[in-house]
Amino acid sequence: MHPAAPSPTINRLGRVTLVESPLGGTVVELTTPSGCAIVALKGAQVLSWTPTGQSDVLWLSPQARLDMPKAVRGGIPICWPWFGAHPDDPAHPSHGVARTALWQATASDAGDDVAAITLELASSGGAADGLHARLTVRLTTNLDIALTTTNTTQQPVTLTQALHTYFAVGDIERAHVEGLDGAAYLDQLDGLARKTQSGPVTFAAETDRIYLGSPPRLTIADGASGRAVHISGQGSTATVVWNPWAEKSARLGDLGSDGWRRMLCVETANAGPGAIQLQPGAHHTLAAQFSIT
Ligand code: TA6
Repeated sequence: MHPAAPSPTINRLGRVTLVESPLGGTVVELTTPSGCAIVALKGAQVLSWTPTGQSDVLWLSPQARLDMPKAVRGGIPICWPWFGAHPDDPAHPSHGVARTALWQATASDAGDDVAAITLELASSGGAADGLHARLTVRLTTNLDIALTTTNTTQQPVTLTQALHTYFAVGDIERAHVEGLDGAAYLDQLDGLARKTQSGPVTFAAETDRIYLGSPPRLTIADGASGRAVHISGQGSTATVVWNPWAEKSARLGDLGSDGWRRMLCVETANAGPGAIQLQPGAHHTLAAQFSIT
């Protein structure tokens, strides 16, 4: 009589693995029974989040490369330590220096249905001199991301930033954003005119808006797939909503033939009037939690 076979242990432990990506750079794979996420050392950029049994929640350019100087379009680019054009010097890159820099993986964590990585960027010299950034990405059944800035200079620093998340949608014309009804926004396509949102945000043309404030929870309802993505933010003072539509997408050139139809940026940010004044020695954390139903 064979001894009773031990019951198969279901390995619920998360895993954190460094691998070489076919996109031409080193990435961190976070794996748990609930899903998988991929974080590039370039830009500390989350490139993918695929809950088990689901398609990728994030959209990524078909031209994404980690071995080129150009910022990767898609996933969660880190716009830091400024959002949009540099406030003083147009020669500096749009959306800051973090997304094209090589970050260092400095800590990891794995446990029961959790896997996490921490990456750091110490900016010495250049336009971010004296600012230190730390990003933590934590995968459970949800995806949590937190960006902490420390001002190591002796002067106050004006910080603008965004978790510039590209969400995958089945068809932008059948998607909408709930949670911004009644919110004031600056229309980037109309000279930053101040307007008020009425009802859900729907899409029928290029859309580029900085909503003032950050509701406790936003939902992207993807009519084409029936999936909903929920976004909660902390430390955020603005929400940016962007879709380039066909004409701007053709000018940008890295969204594929009609990628603009399958992406929607809803960004957890400190932008526009929501800039942060960071005193010497102070920290600020911008964080977002993503979940699906
Ligand atoms: O977040 C919206 C936005 O500021 C748009 O104006 C557009 O420029 C987009 O970011 C993408 O910027 P990028 O530099 O990544 O092409």
